[in-house]
Amino acid sequence: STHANAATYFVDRHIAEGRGAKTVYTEAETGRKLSYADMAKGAARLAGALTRAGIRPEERAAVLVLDQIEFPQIFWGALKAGVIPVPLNTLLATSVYDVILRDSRAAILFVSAPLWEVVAPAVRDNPYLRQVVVIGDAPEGTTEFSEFVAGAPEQDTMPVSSDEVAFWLYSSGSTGQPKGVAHVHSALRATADTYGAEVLGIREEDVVLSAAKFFFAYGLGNAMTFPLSVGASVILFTGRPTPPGMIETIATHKPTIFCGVPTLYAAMVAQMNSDGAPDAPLRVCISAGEALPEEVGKRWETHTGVSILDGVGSTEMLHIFLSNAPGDVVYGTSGRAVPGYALRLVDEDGEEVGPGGIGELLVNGASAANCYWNQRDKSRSTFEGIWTRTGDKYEKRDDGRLVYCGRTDDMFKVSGIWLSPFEVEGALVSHPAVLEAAVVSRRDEDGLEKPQAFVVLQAGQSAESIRDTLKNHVKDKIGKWKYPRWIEVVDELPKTATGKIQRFKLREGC
Ligand code: 3SK
Repeated sequence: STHANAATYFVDRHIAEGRGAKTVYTEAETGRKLSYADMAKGAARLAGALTRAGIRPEERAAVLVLDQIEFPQIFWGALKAGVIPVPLNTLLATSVYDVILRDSRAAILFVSAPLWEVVAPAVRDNPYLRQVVVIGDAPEGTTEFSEFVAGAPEQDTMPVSSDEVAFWLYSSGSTGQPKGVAHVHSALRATADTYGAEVLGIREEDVVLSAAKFFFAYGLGNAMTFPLSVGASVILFTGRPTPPGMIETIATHKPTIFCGVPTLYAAMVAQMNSDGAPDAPLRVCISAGEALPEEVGKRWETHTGVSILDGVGSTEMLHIFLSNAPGDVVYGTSGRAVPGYALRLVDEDGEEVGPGGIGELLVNGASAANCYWNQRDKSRSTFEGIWTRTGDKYEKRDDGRLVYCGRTDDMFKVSGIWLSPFEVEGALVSHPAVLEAAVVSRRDEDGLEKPQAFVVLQAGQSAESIRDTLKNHVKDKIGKWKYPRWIEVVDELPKTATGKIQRFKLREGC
């Protein structure tokens, strides 16, 4: 029925519920606002414009758009028309856009003007794109956004079944080519009803600020489906989320929910050490992308008085399925299964791992993706019936909480014992001189694997004589054999656009 189209629940219903005049989105930098009624009208007109332009249901619309008020209109407009929006990471290189545009066979591209230059060479050679719509000044051969929608009829939401594919997201993975992850209409509602309602406890009066952008599954839930599921409001930060930018936006726009990633929290804490915390009515702060170091969570809580709920999600599961819960936070752990999800830890033989053991995490929940587009082998080895493999290793504590131990391929054995790079990183970061750390395995002169650390120091710290200090600190903190035998001081760590440390690059000596 029509009602299974996610746009009915997340967009259309707000008018009937009398929320039309309420502001849903405010751009922090420009002050531009979008009301619930304008979002619904804009999406309906966008759907009409897609149909008028000859874009048919199930064709893909690439969405290379910054976090600005056009994004929700494009996303929901595409869903209304049955067209598949494919939000793209705005930080990629031309060659990757070329791969994605070909792989998805997008028929139309929406692009924010500041991003045009980097995608333009990929557009020129692309055989599938029939139209390019630019938000902002439109170069020759492209259409300006307002011109694209001008005079288009407001189109009704297309009836679909809940099992139909609604949108794709490309997963960067830690290595290899991007993979198109196909999500169905019901997956959006599934994440809002589980994590959004049960962990965030989001409500109509909330104001959300998410440092994670819409193109990232984490940001899409935080700033789109969760607030829209209850009629809340969102502050959009269009630029790069720097610590000063975030702190100022929190002070000015007074969010009640803040969604960050560990690197950003660490840098914001460092700034608050000198400038103090912003005055805001924050009630929940959440973190994902990689495990939150215990020290960062504790320091944030000291500054703001609000704890950070560290959680774990994936593009394949659409949002967070394992998390700490309000009033039940244990820093250094990822918490327990989000209500509505089932988790298993399995060893290399697929056998269930008990308390104290380490195994790969498998997850079962209604928000799981269907498959990777055109990648049969990878789809079959990731989506195993009701279980989705995460590729992450966890230890199950006696109290049932899970502790992150690294990617299945980041773990290594030292003196015959599994070592989690994450544990050593946590110990390094707990030293006041260290801002960030990454640990990989390196072979010593005997060919045996030992930990090697790359550290970014806090501002004002000198690299002189820090190595021995840190080695001793790790020995004292987590055990003699776990200390990094080599420590390199670096200016920054290689990361994915979403903030995950790319340890494989450090292993390659990048
Ligand atoms: O990396 C995560 O933890 C995450 C969380 C929510 C949605 C998507 C991802 C990758």
